[in-house]
Amino acid sequence: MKNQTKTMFESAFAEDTYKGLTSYPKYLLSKYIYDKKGDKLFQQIMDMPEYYLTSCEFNILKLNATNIAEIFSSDSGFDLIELGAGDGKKTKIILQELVDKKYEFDYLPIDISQNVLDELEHSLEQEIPEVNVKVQQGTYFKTLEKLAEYNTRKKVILVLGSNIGNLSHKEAVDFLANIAGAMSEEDMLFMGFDQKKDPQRILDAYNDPAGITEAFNKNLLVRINSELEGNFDVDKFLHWETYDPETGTAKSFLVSKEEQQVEIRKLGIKVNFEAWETIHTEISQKYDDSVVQWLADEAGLEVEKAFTDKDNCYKNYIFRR
Ligand code: AVI
Repeated sequence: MKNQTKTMFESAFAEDTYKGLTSYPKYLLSKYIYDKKGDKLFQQIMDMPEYYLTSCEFNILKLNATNIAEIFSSDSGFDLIELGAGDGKKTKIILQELVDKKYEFDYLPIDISQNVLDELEHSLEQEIPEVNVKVQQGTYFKTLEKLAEYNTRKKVILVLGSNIGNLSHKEAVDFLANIAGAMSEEDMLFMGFDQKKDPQRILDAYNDPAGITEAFNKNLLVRINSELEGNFDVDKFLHWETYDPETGTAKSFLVSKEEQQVEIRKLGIKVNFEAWETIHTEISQKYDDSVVQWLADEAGLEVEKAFTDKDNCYKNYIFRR
């Protein structure tokens, strides 16, 4: 019989929440912000004028589409594999260019959510029907490994939106090394990295006056309430953003406005908060060329090229093994 370790938790969300709220200082993992409501709030964030990342990357792709498509292309065709495809708004710029230039390729978006993939497939059918889409439902690395095993032609792996920024440097190296492990010599990784810039601009992007980012951050508490029978009063917490220009790390917190106790029935715990005690919820790392070079070195990748805008606000790098 298999030796199975039993955990007292009903899900990874329950276990991670228990760990985070019984630690000192308290923390929660940002990946759990993204349920249906979290996905919607993130869509709204991407449309906000303060959230410059979207328009910067959009403009870089638009301006360099021909060049990028040419670099991606291969005489024997290629697979364009996207990790975390979302609504594909930015990817469609590249897809349109590849179609216009009549390059031979398949588009393989990977996402954990079948719902996201269905919507993406549907919108592509309407907007760029020439694209041969093969959606891949699953986790990034398992799916990537499977694709690396069965697909023999060139792979171009796409990670847009500076999603890597939500990882610590150590996690980012592991993330890149995992991708590198699935790459062969002719393959490429095309990835977006938000850059260090005027600290005020960064703070404004993560602390909009309309309170969308606040709702996004607080969605962690809303999820704990609905899925783990918690009784957080979200109004008793403040959304707080910091940015350290030395390390390039933006951090999001929820700060308890008063001394309070919160019960989470499914975890069997009562969590005490001092007045002004923090829960750290997210990091959004900002980069420069030397940090990206260091991450690549650590992960066994080479930086081949970078595309940027006129203010160096954001960069899309091409890596090879
Ligand atoms: C998904 N990720 C790259 C976003 C970011 O910029 O860190 C998530 C986000 N958090 C607050 N606003 C947007």
